[in-house]
Amino acid sequence: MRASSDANPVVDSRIAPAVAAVAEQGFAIVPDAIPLPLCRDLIAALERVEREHAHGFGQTSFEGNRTVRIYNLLRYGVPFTAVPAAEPVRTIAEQVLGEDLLLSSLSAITLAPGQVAQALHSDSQLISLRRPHPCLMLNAFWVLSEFTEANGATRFVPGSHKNPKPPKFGETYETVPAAAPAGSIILFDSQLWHGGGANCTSERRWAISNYYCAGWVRQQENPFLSLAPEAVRGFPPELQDLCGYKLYRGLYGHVEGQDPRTVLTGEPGRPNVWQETDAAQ
Ligand SMILES: O=C(O)CCC(=O)C(=O)O
Repeated sequence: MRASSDANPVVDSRIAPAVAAVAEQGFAIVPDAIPLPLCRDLIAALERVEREHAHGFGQTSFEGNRTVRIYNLLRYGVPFTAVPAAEPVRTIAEQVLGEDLLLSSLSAITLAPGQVAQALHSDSQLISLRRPHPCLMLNAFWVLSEFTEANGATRFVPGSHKNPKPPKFGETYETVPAAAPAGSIILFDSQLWHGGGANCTSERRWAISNYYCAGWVRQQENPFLSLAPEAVRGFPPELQDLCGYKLYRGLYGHVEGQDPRTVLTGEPGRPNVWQETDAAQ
């Protein structure tokens, strides 16, 4: 586990129960994980980005015909760059996925009034591994405005991450809403059966999907093409690492034998496997 600048007993006491809950029921809700002023800043930034870039509703029922999805949020800089490495969630994710974890994607999912419930699915149903498998991808939903059953809180089938199959498309299953106050983070194993709820209120439901994967899993978004290298150079090192500007086990992700950080920043990289082997001879 990395040293956390927030390493105080209150924060640390949330980590082990959250890791255990993800393993046992497939999800965990961590309240008071995001300062409320940051929630407000993120909503204001999403409103601005949506307006300036003319982001509209999704084009498919899966994306949501009354849902605004904004992909690749790191492209828009601050305050979104504060999300992926924030504690205590980053440490929880590291304990579930391993310390080499990566950011798989960072996107906004804003449910407008009238959005109907999304089909239940499992985020790892495209992965051709026999289920259940160890958790390889973990979503950390940043709850920016309160999640209620009425405004479309994500719905879960508790324990379904242990099911050998994903849900059947269009079938009805018993679900529970992940009701949570603003400032909470909802973590769930990508194998868990889940879906966005229906927004039956007159307010929007604001959330950011901060999705991590194990260090050897392919990321859902491609940060090497979707983020300009000059922008990534300005990111804090831990965020560069999460984007994939690091080697996995000293080898995977190299650029002609070099650490991608060296290529990105010109700074010397960490030794790779070959250098360690050379040093041992
Ligand atoms: O918006 C939600 O609550 C869930 C969205 C979701 O699961 C997805 O799009 O994969």
